[in-house]
Amino acid sequence: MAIIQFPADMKWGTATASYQIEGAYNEGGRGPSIWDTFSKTPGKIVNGDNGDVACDSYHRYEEDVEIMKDLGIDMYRFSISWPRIFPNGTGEVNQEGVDYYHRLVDELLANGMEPMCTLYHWDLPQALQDQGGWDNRATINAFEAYAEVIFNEFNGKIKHWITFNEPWCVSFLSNYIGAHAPGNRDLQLAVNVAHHLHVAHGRTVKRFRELGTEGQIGYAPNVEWNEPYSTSQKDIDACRRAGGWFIEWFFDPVFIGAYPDFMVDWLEKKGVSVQIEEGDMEMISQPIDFLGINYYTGSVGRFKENEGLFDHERVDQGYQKTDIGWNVYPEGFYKVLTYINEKYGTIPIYITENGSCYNEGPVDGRVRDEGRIDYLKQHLIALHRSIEDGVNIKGYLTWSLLDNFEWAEGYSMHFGIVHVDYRTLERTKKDSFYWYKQTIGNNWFEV
Ligand code: JSK
Repeated sequence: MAIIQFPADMKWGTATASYQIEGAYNEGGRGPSIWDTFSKTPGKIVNGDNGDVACDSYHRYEEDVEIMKDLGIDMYRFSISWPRIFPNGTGEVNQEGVDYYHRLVDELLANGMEPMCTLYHWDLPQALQDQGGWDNRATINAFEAYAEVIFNEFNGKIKHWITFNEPWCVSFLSNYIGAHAPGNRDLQLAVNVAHHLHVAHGRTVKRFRELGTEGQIGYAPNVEWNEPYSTSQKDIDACRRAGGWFIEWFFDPVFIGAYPDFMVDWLEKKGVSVQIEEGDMEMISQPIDFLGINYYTGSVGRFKENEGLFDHERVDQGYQKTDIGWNVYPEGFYKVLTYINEKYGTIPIYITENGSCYNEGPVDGRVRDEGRIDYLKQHLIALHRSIEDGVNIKGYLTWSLLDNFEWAEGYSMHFGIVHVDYRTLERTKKDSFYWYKQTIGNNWFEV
């Protein structure tokens, strides 16, 4: 038996995103986003699902806040749907959209929870995609204008801000692999998008400071841990590239002000290069206040010639897998946090997402999701080890409060600590909800 005890000022929370939970896709003056378009394109989403209704949190946010109050969290991470604020991406502000988020934020504050707001969690206004989306630098201007409206509206209410969620997904997964909206398969395009996200991030941080907005701002890249299979230099290098795609490509510009040479050189061999304009790297590397880390999984891998983009293949080590097929790899969580801390310096870190997919539903009103409890325990042990080793962890927000629209997986994959019945929209707290509640309440758990 051991007690895993967290720092007294540790913030606990849950995370969600607008398109995944809100529904009300054609209400409140909301314009279409690229996810409306993509999810209605045949063959893109499992079972042809879409976010038209999702968890209906647009109408049920009071119930969801009540659930979180019962859970006892300090902080709720949600995202703002850009097309609720600017239905066409630019132009007139849609006040009804702004008002919805005021109601949500006021409800959180009235119930003693702090909002953490993500400005971009993937639902780009379709009107901007029609003009080239993130490939077009005009989208950077539009994003900055949208962010400015939100900063001015919510100054003093929202104290924690995130510019971009998972820029790797927005760029490479969505524009090179093609699995997410807008579904392109073009490496140069994906590199352009990643760079423009970086510039938009920097411009937004700068604007945040110029406006004198209260609070702290950061971004939330998703990371994986890639462990070499052997001590051979080829395996080490292959894993460095596979990991560098998530880490260095998205951290070096922000923290160092340059793209990593080992990745630039590799991508050059694939015929692509970053198109950097004068002043971009200075803009991108504005100091930020905290780092958000989204971590789910990792793997052991090795060199294999012509395999994928990086001559890298994964080796199945027989780790437990969640229902979405991802390795349960808590050691990678510890390693990635200590790696980032050593490489980029000790910056305040919020775990903005960590969680697991287990698909069991209610039986006689109870959801026995032992796998999720086990996943949470293992990852919180790893997190605790990283804190003991000097990583400056400020908070932990589990993904997700609710089962929700899991992008290309539709409603088939369940990450919630609360089950949602998609026909009745009834919420059922899972066993993991009660375990998390107890852990938050104590600020420790026993293993
Ligand atoms: C979960 C990553 C944000 C929040 C959650 C999906 C993801 C993903 C999902 C990679 C991926 C698919 C598929 C094929 C082959 C090459 C969300 N986080 N979430 N985060 N990331 N693979 N390379 N690694 O719903 O909205 O790849 O990839």
